[in-house]
Amino acid sequence: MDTEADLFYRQLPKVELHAHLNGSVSFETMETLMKRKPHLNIEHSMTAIRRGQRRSLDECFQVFKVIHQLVDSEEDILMVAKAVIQDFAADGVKYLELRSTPREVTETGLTKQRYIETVLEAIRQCKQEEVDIDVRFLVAVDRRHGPVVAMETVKLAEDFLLSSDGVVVGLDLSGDPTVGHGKDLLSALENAKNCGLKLALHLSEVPSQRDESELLLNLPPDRIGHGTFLHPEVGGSDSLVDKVCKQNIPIEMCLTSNVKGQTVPSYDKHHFQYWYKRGHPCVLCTDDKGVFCTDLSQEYQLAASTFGLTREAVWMLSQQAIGYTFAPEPIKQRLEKKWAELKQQIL
Ligand code: 6MZ
Repeated sequence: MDTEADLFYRQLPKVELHAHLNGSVSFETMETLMKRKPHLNIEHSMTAIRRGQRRSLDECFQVFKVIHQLVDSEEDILMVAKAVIQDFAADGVKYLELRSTPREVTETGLTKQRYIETVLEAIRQCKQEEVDIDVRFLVAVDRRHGPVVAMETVKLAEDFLLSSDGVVVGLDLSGDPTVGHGKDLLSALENAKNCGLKLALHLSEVPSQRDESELLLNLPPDRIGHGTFLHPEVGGSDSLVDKVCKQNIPIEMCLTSNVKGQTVPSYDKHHFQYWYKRGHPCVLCTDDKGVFCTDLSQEYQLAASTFGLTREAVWMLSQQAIGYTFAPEPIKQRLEKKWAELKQQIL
């Protein structure tokens, strides 16, 4: 049974801004997918990193390859996206920005266009079924695929920005940070920005990305994913910190993901501490709740216990995240109202 402390974090209304669709698939949904495709011989140990386990970042990226084998048709995507949205809602997330890399799969007839349309259909169905969560979508560019694909993806994202009734709000840059260089993707990212897509970029997830971050921070991005190695203590630089601070760019922080993926040695060494102490905009996120076996309530609880945050501070953290969303102003106001109403009951 939940303790009183657990209950507080579950009831806390939350904003999730960094969630990769295929990394967020729950154990139960995985089970269904594995039963659908028994010939693949995929087991849970290949799709999730359990409590106490750690992997290298490279091994984490192998996990996504396995999951992609399991999720390769419109039918799979619809099921997975609906289930992920419902999971987040059940965890008390009131606003979610989901991100995913559109894929084409010849064998199942899946195209990138249909991929996005199917995710949007899942969002529409959840809304129709009155799931208590507002969901927006970021189209993801996988850096591994290079500049040509990045440009095509931006074009696709631009089309949906215009046609999705405000559901597609931005572009994510993600994928294995040890592959490729951001300079090759700069033109695509500039195009995205110029057409009104908000930019959420994975930056300095590994130490070797310093020059790339210098360059991409000039865009500037609207939010930073991870930013683990931006500050000088871990091999970043004052110039990077200055750019982030001067432009007040919110950072999406994923504690469990970074510890399990071993880019951060332990929870108490997480860079959340560095940025939070400076009063910089930080938002707690899950990254890949399925792969890393976590949820957003746990992430808040972990941050609170590791860094000694009071409940009032935890509340502020979740409320301030509303300001870092890519939602239009009236939606932000609606969320603020919801938080104000719930505060009486929960805090
Ligand atoms: C960078 C990550 C990531 O797009 O198929 N992804 N990229 N760093 C991370 N830290 C662990 N976690 C996930 O979801 C899976 C994809 O999201 C990106 C990778 O490109 C991965 O293939 P989608 O829904």
